[in-house]
Amino acid sequence: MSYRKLLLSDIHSLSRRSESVWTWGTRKFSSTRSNGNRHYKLVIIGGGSGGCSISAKFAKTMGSKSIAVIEPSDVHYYQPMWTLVGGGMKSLADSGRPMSSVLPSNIDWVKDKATEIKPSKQTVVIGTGSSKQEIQYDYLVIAVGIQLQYEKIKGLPEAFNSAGVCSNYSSLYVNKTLQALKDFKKGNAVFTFPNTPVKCAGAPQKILYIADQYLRKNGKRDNAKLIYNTSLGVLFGVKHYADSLWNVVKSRDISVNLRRNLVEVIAKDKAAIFEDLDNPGKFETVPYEMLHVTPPMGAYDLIKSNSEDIPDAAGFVDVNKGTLQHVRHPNVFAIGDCANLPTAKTAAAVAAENGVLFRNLTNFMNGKEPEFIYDGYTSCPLVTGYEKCILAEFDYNGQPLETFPIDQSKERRSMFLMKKDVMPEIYWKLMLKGNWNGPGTFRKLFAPFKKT
Ligand code: FAD
Ligand code: UQ1
Repeated sequence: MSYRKLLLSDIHSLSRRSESVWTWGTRKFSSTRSNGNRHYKLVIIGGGSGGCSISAKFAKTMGSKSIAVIEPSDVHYYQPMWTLVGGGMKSLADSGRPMSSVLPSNIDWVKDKATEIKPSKQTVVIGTGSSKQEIQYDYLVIAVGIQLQYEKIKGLPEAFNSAGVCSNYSSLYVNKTLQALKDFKKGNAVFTFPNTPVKCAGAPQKILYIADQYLRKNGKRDNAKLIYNTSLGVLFGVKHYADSLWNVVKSRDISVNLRRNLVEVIAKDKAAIFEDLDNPGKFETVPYEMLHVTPPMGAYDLIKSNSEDIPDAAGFVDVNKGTLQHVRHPNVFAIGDCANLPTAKTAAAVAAENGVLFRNLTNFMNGKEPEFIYDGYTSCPLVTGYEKCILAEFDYNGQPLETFPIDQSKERRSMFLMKKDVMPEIYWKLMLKGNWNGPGTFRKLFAPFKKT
């Protein structure tokens, strides 16, 4: 069997395992203190985009076995690919790799869930009840991502057991999206955006445009009404790209309703109930043939409730927006979706945060002050069909910060191919190995060719 096939069969058997079974990873702890606690110079919580890529950077510069990554999952998913999985352009297996294959080989993988952080004792607790254990750190990086909260919508997640209800946001439901498109006969195809922070704020509408193109290609578009109900008051947060997206919506005959929040799904009636956020208490029932749900999301309880002095008022890790250092605990840093950075939460943002965090924490370890500043760079490849994409890139101020010397607010095939074929290579081969800090270098190289 080829290595790739082995990996895929590995992923399939691993993903069938119960999520609630957490055991110690196969790699052993390196250092044990006399009090029985485990101690590492650097502990990283989370082995997703942020945890994996930052551990790879430090694994190159720190002594062998001085780093522990706490991560319960067997599989690491490249979530940005799920937009393409939902549209039938990639498979779910394409988007996953065994966790053991993406974490650096010279770190200890603690295959468990962090349940508490105690910065006053420089300790992370793993497990619960009698299996509770403590791991001590000199330095801590928090990279646990953002929690999906389907259960906050009445009728979910049960409605996922019925035909037509799908969501690209979870490995459990993403395959239902293509199925819903294949099964579509006649009626409303409804797409939602919740009234909470989200990861990849473009993804809820990428699948709307892909669905439009799918239904056109398959001769079903005349029987379909496409509805995008978003809790936001805008189609996209940055006007430069929102203007283009409004043109896409109008040219494709898509209905957009702003300030509409999904509150209930009644699967037996194929009905979705939305609240009008400008008229609280006013509800509208929308019948659906297909319903794509972007779930409410929020900070994990680990940060929000179970970590003394780590969260801000909203429950996200309270870090300095420039340095990524915790505002009260200088030996604690955060990266990615769990941090309270006022930028769009994306893997592209994580890439740019990586370089800043690595240099600042390295400085701090050497007794120097963190001095490198993250500018909020984030990027959202707004896929608008099977061959088209608007590549949004912007900073904390919502100012476009584009890499290429072309008008990126236009739908382009080149940007689609970059999203589909180039970005996964960059992710697996560069970013997760600690060698991708975002496209800043290319932006500088291309700057002389940019028309102002
Ligand atoms: P994650 O990658 O989610 O990793 C968090 C990790 O922490 C997970 O492995 C989890 O198991 C672990 N964890 C959670 N709780 C605990 C705990 N208590 N103890 C230990 N470990 C824990 N980004 C882009 O840049 N471009 C895109 O086109 C794009 N499209 C997207 C489309 C979709 C449908 C989705 C869902 C996301 C998309 N993103 C995109 C967003 C991107 O995937 C995330 O922003 C990115 O993965 C965030 O990285 P992270 O490390 O913060 O969190
Ligand atoms: C990016 O750096 C990145 O991180 C790996 C992504 O996540 C998947 C992206 O989607 C994008 C668009 C970028 C930005 C990269 C370039 C080359 C513009």
